[in-house]
Amino acid sequence: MKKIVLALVVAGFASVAAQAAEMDFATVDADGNGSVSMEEATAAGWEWSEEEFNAADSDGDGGLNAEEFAAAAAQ
Ligand SMILES: [Ca+2]
Ligand SMILES: [Ca+2]
Repeated sequence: MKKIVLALVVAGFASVAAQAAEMDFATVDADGNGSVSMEEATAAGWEWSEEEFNAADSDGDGGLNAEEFAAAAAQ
């Protein structure tokens, strides 16, 4: 069971990176405040776990700026 969960987590990371690579920051930032919230990313079809989002939010302000977004996309 543990192995299955781990495989899903790994697959999830790979698919997040693939999705992010195809996303444009300005498009995902629906309200245009310069920060992508988990809700905005989810609305754009980007499936985050809370852990993935928090890991990408390196300054911990609860949103991804363009730099954090690009870093997440490059993973
Ligand atoms: Ca926003
Ligand atoms: Ca941030």
